[in-house]
Amino acid sequence: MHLGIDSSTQSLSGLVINGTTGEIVAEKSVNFGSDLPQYGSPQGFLPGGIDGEVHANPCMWLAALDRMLLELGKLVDLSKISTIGGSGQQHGSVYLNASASERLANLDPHSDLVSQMQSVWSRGTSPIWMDTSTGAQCRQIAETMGGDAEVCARSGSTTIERFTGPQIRKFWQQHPESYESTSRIHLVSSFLCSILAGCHAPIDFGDGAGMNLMNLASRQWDSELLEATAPGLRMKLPELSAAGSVVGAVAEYFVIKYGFSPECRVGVFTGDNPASLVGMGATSPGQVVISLGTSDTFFAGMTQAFTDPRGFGHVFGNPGGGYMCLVCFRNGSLAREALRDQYGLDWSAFDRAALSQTHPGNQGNLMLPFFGPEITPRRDFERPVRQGSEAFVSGGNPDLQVRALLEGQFLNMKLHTDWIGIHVDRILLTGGASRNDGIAQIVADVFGAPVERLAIANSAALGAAILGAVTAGHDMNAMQSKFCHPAQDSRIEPTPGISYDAALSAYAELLEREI
Ligand code: XUL
Repeated sequence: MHLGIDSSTQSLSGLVINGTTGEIVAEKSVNFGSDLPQYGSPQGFLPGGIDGEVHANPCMWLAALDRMLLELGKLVDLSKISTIGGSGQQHGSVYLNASASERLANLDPHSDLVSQMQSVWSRGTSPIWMDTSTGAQCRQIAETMGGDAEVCARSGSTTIERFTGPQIRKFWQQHPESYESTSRIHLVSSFLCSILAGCHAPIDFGDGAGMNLMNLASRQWDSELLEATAPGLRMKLPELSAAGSVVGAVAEYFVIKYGFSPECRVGVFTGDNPASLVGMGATSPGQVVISLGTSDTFFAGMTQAFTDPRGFGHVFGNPGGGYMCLVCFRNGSLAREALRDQYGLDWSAFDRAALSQTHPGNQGNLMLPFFGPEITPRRDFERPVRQGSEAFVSGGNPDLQVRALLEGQFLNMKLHTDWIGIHVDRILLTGGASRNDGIAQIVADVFGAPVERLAIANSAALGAAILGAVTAGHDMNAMQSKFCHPAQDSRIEPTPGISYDAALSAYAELLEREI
């Protein structure tokens, strides 16, 4: 059996699979807000950060790991787990002093993780992916490197506020002594992997690419990017390695405390998005994952590492080999909910509007679907922009408004993912709004490809468990065909004879005019 651990923004989950029978054996999730209220982080981070700062307490992740394993051990015999794989929310970083190596190697099973790690932090809190406080550092790094195009060509992304490099630079500038006393900087993924393995674990090529520090082509730390970020950084970073490669045996702490076998091996962890790509069965190019959450994300496997010429998209290492792209859209459910509330609708009205009350192309009524600032494209929108009939532009006809919003969201997505240049064979739709057939139909029509929804909700934890199976020597594709099945009757075909080419051009023109 293989255990996958995913530490996401709001919870830490464990999922156990049997690689031979194709069975999901057990699942346990610890919610940071409701299960660990003592950390004062109802949504997984410390509230009240100023100037865009969003930090979390790394002790909370440790407490959640102890709690999850305790609970999981009641559901499944942990001595039967042969390998552990894992993933973590991307970009977040953990700062440890020189005593950490010794501490990791000697964790006492008669105590807990939080109290034993108390003296190892060189920075008490961890900036996470929601942090937008490093605009100045992004500009400085880009300038030193000769421009953002150069940073993007090397690292797969332009300098991005939430990425780890700019966060490290800010720490060095604001707290030089604490930076100096930091001997190792981990990502959330490599930190938890280090705890489980009892030694400093590597960062994988998937999560490592979300730092603005790794050279995509060589898969090594890029010495010029390191230098442009902070002094002496190379010495503070772990090695880079492939997700799922063996780090070592599980630490004795977990053997004695939770009954893991001393033979159990820990594999290199990855980021939650690369793990989701694995868990959705979408590592091979041609399959696209669209995740409809608070923000929407689009990610897909790529064979080559070309980067987004407009600088909105990111390229990461793909745990299945090669590369993957990821593009985030801030106005996802935020915008869908804003329109729903504005017109006093419910989600079934979205279904009706999209499936029976309106038609593809929306009779030329178009919307730039942004209710607040957007990152793809980057612009501080305040409200949507409408173009079309007088009644529509003045805000009338809720059905037309719903279709315009949804078509606008997916036209915007199509427009900003065309640089990937792949033929889309299949779209895997996930996240809260993916259950809505009306939304799924519009996705199928705009992209001209069938849409499927998977049976399992937690694709990152499943991906982590599949990576665990890979650590044990299983073939990733074989594991994906065993575990990544579409839910029954979930497939939606594109409507025959529909083309969105003209709508896409009209959308691009409207956007060009407004930006
Ligand atoms: C991706 C990103 C988020 C985090 C949290 O770039 O910032 O998706 O991985 O899940």
